[in-house]
Amino acid sequence: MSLKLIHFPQSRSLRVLWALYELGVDAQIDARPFDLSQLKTEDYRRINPLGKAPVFFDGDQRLVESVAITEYIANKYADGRLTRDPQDARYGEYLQWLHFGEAGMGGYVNMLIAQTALLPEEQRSPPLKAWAEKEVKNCLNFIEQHLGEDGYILDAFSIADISLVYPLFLIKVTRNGGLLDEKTNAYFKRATARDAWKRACEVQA
Ligand SMILES: N[C@@H](CCC(=O)N[C@@H](CS)C(=O)NCC(=O)O)C(=O)O
Repeated sequence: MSLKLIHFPQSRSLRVLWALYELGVDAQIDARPFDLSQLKTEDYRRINPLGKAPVFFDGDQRLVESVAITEYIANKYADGRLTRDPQDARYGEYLQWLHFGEAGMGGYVNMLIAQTALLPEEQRSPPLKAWAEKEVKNCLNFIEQHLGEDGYILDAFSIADISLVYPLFLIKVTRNGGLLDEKTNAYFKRATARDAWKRACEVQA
């Protein structure tokens, strides 16, 4: 097996690195500065035609969707650890949360951070910011309704948590953390107290 992750600190490749460490799967880590202009160069587009992070290689096979990569690694190289079997009573919920972290909320979170952090002030739009904030709050309420006072989104930690915690991290790191309620903050704190998360955050370019 020859696994390689091109990792940009703080980007969605953090999900993949976190999963690798949680699962104890070895991969070569090629850490690069998270410089948006570098992602758009011809050289980089030869690696990832989308010009985005992450990129993961399994031999000649290239994968570029962060949540799909975590699922691939868990199922192919870790006997399905941190996933749920289709026979598991919570399989449907597991799939829903696994995908919700990116497909359900990623777009709204991206819009919010564009409107509050990424775009220069003069390009920001107050109505778009308000819309993104409303949609992000809607997603956060949905998560909150399903969280208990302790534990994770299901009854045990899974890669669905890896998927969900990353957008929470983005919301916080862009100073929109005030949108998280107490329960979701506690969930974030619990998940990011895990050794594998801490190790993943320590990897710098
Ligand atoms: N759905 C993709 C999204 C990839 C994505 O948007 N990555 C961000 C980094 S977190 C990126 O590369 N942004 C740079 C850009 O869009 O120019 C995934 O989860 O892997």
